[in-house]
Amino acid sequence: MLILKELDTMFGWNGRILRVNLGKKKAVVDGYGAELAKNYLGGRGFAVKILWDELRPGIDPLSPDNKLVFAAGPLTGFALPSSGKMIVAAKSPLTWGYGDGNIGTFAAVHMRKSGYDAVIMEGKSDKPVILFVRDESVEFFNAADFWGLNSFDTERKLAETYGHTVGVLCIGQAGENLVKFANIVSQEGRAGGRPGMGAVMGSKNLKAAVFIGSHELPAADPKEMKDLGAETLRDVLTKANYAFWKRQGTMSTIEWSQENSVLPTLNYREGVFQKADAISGSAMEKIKVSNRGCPQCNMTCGNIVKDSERKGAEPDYENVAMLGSNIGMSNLKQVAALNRVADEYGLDTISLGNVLGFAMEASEKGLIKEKVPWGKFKATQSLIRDIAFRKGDLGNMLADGVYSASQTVGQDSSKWAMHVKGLEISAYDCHTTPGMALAYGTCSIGAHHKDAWVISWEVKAGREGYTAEKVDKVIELQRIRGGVFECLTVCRFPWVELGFELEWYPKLLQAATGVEMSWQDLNVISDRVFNLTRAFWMREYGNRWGSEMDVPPPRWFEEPLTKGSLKGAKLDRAKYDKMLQMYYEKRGWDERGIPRESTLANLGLGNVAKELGAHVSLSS
Ligand code: PTT
Ligand code: SF4
Repeated sequence: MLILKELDTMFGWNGRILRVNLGKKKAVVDGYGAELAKNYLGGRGFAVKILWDELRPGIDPLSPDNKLVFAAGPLTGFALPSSGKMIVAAKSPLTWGYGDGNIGTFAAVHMRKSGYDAVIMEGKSDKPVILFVRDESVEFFNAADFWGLNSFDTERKLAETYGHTVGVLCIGQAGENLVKFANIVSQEGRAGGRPGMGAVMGSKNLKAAVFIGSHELPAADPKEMKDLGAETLRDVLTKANYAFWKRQGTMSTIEWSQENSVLPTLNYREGVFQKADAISGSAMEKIKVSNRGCPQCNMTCGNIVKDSERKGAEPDYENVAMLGSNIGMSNLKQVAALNRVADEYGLDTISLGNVLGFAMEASEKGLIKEKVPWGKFKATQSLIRDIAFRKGDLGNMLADGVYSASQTVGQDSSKWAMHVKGLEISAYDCHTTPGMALAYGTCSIGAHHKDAWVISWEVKAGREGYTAEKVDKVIELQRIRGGVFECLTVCRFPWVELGFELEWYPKLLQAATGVEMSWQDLNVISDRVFNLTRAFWMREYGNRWGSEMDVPPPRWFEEPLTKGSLKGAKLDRAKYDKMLQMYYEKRGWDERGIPRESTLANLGLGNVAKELGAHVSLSS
C-alpha cells in the first residue's frame, strides 16, 4: 500500500521521491521541497545528497544496507532535445566510493510521468522480485520466471506481460551473479551504471523495475515550454553535423582516435591499431541496418548492425574500442557480437574490454595459467561468459575488476592494470594527453570520460603542456558535463556533437520550473555536487586517502608508445603531480586533494565538513 507523506507543490520538479523497501515490500512517497531542488537540481545531485545523508559509512555495497537510487532532472520527459535519460547511483561495489551512470530509457520518462523525480531502493527482497510502478500504484511481482534470463529476454518477456509501452530497467545474469562491473540495461542497447550498479540491483534480488506513467509533467509556463521545446528540437535539425551524426553517431571517433594516437590498443600499450580501418565508423556504415536511440531524442545515435551471429547489435565508440583495438580484435561483426553479448549479460563494455586486455597481457607474460590469446573471437566470447557467470578461477577473478585482479596476479601487473580508484579507464589512451589523464584522475566516479572529455580540445590546443589553462578547462568541463548535464540528466550530445547552444538550458529550466538560474548559478550547483561527491569518497576512505588516488596507472608514465607518429611519448610523473596540485588549489582542496573546511562552507556544505572532520583531518 502506498502512504503519502507531505507534498510540496513545485513546477518542473514533481516534488516527490518514491522510497521502496524491498525487504518489506512497502513503498512510501517522500515529498521534498524547493531547497533540495534549487541546491541540487536533480539526477546526480539528488543521488549523491541522498547517499550522503542516508548511507552509513563503511557499509558493504552488496549488502542490504546499500541503497540504489534512480534519479531524473527537472527537464526529464519534457518534449525538448534528448531529455529521456536518468541517473542510476549507489555506493559502488567496484570502487567502494560514489558510483553512478546515465542511461537513456523510457523508464526515465515514465518514472517522471508517474509523479516521481527519484526512486530509492532499500533493503533486499528475500526472493527475486520485479517492481511495477504505475502512477500512484506500486506492486511487487515474483520474478522466479525471470531470474536467469539475459537482459534482452527479460525485457521481451516483461513487454508480453505489461505491454510494449512500459519503461524498463533490468539486469542480466552478470548483475545476478554480482559481477562488480555489471550495469543496468534498457531497450536492448542502452546501458548505464558502469561502477557495478547492476550488481547492487542483483544484490537486492531486484530483477527489473517497470514504470508506466500517465500524468502530465508540471511546467511553470506550459505554453513557453511547448514553444521552446519545438524551437530547440527544430534547432537540432539545422546543425551542420546532423546528417553525419545520424549516419555514424559516436563511431566516427574511432578514426579520430587513430589519427591522434589515442585509440587504446593491446591493453593501452599503444594509441594506434594497425587494423583500425576495419572497425571504423565507415566500416560500420557498411553493415548498418537502422538507427535507434533514447526516448525524446531527434538525433538518435544508436547504430544497429547485423553481427557475426546474425543478430542485431548496437556498437558505440567505447564498446568498439574496448572490445576491438584494446583486445586485438579487428572483425567488426565479431566485435559487435561481443558488444551484444555484453549487453545481454549486462556487463559494462568498458570495464569488460579492460579486464580482457589485462588477462591477455597476463597470459602473454605467463603470469596466469590460462591461455588467453589476443583477438580470438570464440575464446573471448567464452571468457566473457565465464565472467558473467563467475565460472572458473579466471572468470571469477576478472569479475571483481582489474584492480582486484592485479592484486591476485601480483608481480608488476598493478603497473598495467588500467584503472583510477578501481574504475577501469574508458577508451582514450593518455600517453600523450596529460589534460585527459587529469580528467580521468579527478573524475567523480573513477576513470570515466564523462565528467571532462577534454581530449578533443587538448589535441587542438597542444598536448605537450601541463598548464594552468588545461586545469581550468578540466574544471570547466567537469562543471558543465559532470555537473549540469548529470543533474539535469538530459543528454549532452546535442551540445558536444552538434553545437547546440548551452544558453538554451537556463531558458528551458525557467519555463519548466519558473526558477531563473544563470550558468553561473548552475556552476555553483555543480561545484556543490562535485564537492559532496568528493566528501562521499573521503568519508569512505578516511585517512587512507591521498593524492595517489587521483593518479593514472604507471604504464602511461613509464612505458612510451612504440608505434605511430608519437612513438616514444609518455607522461611525465613530476609534471603531472604539479598539475594535480594546481588543480587542487583551484578547487579549494588541500595537498591531499581533500576539500578545505572553508570550501565546503562556501558551498553551503558546513554540516558536511563537520561530519567529514570525524573521518579525515580537514584543513581550514
Ligand atoms: C557510459 C559508458 C559509455 S559512454 C559507453 S559507449 W559512449 C558504453 N556503453 C555500453 C553499452 O552500450 N553496453 C554495455 N553493456 N556497456 C556499456 N558501457 C559503456 O558505458 C550512452 C550515450 C553515450 S554512448 C555517451 S558517451 C553519452 N553519455 C552521456 C552521459 O554520461 N551523460 C549525459 N548527460 N549524456 C550522455 N549522453 C551519451 O549517452 P554510463 P546510454 Mg550510458 C550499449 O552509462 O555508466 O554512464 O557509462 O547510457 O543510454 O547507453 O547512452 O561512446
Ligand atoms: Fe540517446 Fe544518442 Fe539521443 Fe543522446 S543523442 S539521447 S545518447 S540517442
